[in-house]
Amino acid sequence: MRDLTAVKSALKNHQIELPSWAFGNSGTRFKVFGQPGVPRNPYEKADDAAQVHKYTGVAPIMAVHIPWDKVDDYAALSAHARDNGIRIGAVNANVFQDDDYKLGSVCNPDPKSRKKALAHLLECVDIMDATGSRDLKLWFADGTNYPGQDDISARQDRLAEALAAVYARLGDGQRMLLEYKLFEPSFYTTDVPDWGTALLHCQALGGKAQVVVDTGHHAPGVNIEFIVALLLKSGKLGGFDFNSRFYADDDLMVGAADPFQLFRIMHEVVKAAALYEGQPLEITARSGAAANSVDTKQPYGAFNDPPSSPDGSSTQITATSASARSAEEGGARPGWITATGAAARADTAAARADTAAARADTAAARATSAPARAGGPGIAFMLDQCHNIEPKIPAQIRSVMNVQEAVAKALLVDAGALREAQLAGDVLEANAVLMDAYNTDVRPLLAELREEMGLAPDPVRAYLASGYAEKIASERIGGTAAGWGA
Ligand code: RM4
Ligand code: MN
Repeated sequence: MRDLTAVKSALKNHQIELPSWAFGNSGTRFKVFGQPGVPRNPYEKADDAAQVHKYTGVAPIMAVHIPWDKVDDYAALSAHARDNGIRIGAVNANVFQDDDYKLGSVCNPDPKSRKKALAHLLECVDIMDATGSRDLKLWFADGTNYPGQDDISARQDRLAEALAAVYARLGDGQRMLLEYKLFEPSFYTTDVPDWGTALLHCQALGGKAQVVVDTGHHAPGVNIEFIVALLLKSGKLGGFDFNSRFYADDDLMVGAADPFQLFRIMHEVVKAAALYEGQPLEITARSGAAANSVDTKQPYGAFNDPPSSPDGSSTQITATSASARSAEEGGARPGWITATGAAARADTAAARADTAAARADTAAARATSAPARAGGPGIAFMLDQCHNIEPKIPAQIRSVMNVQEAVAKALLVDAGALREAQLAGDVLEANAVLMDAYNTDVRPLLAELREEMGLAPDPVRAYLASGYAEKIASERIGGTAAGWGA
């Protein structure tokens, strides 16, 4: 798209969510290096997050992590955030820092631990009610270290049971975002290790359950934009946890290790018109002569209707399964999970009948997912990072700018020319069109955008000149500095 006014308007509408924990002290397992002026409570974290928004203009949301951000009055925290121009975003559950969770939380073989974990997840939904949060973000540290340690399949059943209970508790306009991670802290199995597992659970649950892609949670070399494209097609991409990594889950600043990857991811998002809720379709980077002649098919994004293909094949990927419907209706366990048990084996005929019914019933399935789309808002573009050695507020500002640069470049892709080259099988030209956008220096455009928004063109410099860092360093004396995991 070459229409710079439309590019700038899209950039103004695209919002980035900040993690409260990025403002607290953090470190590796070897050392936590404290920083002066670190917030002592969630209110002060919100003050710091508000600074990031103040200088970037596109980060008005702060995610919280419970119990790290436990307060007596969540409505008061929410009001404090609002008074500072931001709002509370995703509520992140923490079922990984308690002795009871040594063998897992919702997948633990001990029902007592599972019960405790579930109670925490439900408490997080109570908190969402108080803060007005849309998203419950679930990441489970559950897994095993040794072959034979526990039953892989039984752990999936336990997970499904807990997720169904939480799902049933979600109110209107609330979503459950399930995050996967390849390994760590467990080293043999992880109970939600990949997007396939997360997607199966989310599909079984229904429209309010979606997958979170944390960019640091894959094996080296994994093509993350492919995953993003597929999740977008299936209407199941709920959000991102952005960060960057060189080796494993490094949680470095997004765009620091691989800005090209970030661009490729955002290219998929822009194409799917999923940059923000209500992103106009023109913004799917359509320009040039080819735009009108080559392929005018409506792009399909997370909350757009899937295209209907003549053979009906595309409906399969969007259709929530029959078991999901029955889970929504009566809490029955998802078919793909029950099918593992002995009871399920005895019941193959019924299962087969079920599948046939599901296939015959795609229209109904579509109708089921429609309200989810209607109630389901857009993708959450969250950061999930730690700043162990660099100052935290400017690091968050830099991260927001890095995301913005990737988005701007993705918006600059000449989609018409790209499609034309693709359809003509012109490999080199198609690649060149994409690379042209990536190689554009978008910093002047972003500086101009900020000035239009009444902001300083260089947010980091403006923050550093503001004296805020010195102010918090002198004021935040006493109390306990907040810390990752503290
Ligand atoms: C996990 C995961 C979660 C985050 C925690 C702190 O690895 O990425 O999103 O809440 O770390
Ligand atoms: Mn994460």
